[in-house]
Amino acid sequence: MKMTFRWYGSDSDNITLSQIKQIPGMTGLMGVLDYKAAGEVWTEEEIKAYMDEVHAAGLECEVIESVNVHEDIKMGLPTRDQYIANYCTTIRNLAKYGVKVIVYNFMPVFDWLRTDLARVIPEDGSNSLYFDEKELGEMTPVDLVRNTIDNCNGFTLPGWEPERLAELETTLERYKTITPDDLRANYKYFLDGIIPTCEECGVVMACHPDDPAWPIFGLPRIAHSQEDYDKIIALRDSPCNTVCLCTGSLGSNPDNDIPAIIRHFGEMNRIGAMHVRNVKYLGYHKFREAAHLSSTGDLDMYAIMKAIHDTCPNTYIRPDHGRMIWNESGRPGYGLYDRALGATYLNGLWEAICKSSD
Ligand code: DNO
Ligand code: MN
Repeated sequence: MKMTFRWYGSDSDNITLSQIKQIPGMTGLMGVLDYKAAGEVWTEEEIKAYMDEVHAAGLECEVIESVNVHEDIKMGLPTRDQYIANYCTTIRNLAKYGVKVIVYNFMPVFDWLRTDLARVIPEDGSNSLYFDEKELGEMTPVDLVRNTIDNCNGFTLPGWEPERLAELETTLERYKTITPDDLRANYKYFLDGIIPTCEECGVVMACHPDDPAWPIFGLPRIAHSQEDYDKIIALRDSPCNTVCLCTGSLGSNPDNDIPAIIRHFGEMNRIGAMHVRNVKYLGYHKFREAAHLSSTGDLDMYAIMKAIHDTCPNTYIRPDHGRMIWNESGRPGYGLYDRALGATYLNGLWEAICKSSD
């Protein structure tokens, strides 16, 4: 297992590489160029600049996240071919700089969705990302996105780039005629277009689950259960077509048995990377994010790490969203302290599991 950390680059992250380097056991990053719009080529110069900084700090960057898939690809528009060609160029460019895994998602319009980005946790006064479907009430998707952008403390969150807001209504309208099967067919077209390039360059694609793990606003969503992922894997049979098992995203639906899902795809060698975090159920379609420790949420983090150990011990993992603690402010969900505590806790579980299985 390689422990990594998400870093948005020196221009848009308030956390520094030297802080990340000081987290015990941190080997590298799951990097992201968050200023890139979906569909744009990530140029060699841009990648090199990011990698040079990371390597100078003594960290690796073998995983890149959120090379976002253009909506025209998901909607199956004729313009998709150009965006697929751009995606292939990005894959090649990333491979030249040592990238081995690309984490992406195939969620229409939205990346993750929350109704509150800083819900105070009464037990300890910290705050975390929160979702309650009832709070959506009369809110339209546009209201929700505006609300999210306004409450992000000036940071952009993945998938919420302001330039996408302008086209949001048209895009939502277009999705009304797209069924989950249509979306899967468009997904297959995308995989058929990019997987040969991945195989040639030795890059693995890892699909992040829908978050929350159920359909929202009537949009088709096809990546929120083991069954969904089985279908995605079947769309293109290649070791380069894998999943990024995000325990908190999939775990937002208590019907998903996370350790069992890890074992299922781990045994098939189809886990390209993992996000490991905990979640606390508060009711039907209602949850908040918790500290990583098992006892503070509803996921069994020991069983999760044990499943990784037993079926995909060489995978890349990172702590995912954490709480905001110790008066830290910054990008919601991506503070330094709670994610560092999370990494340390997961490393502790890992050491215990390894030593007790010798
Ligand atoms: C949520 C996050 C996501 C993820 C992207 C990948 O749990 O991990 O923002 O990075 O969906 O495309
Ligand atoms: Mn995640």
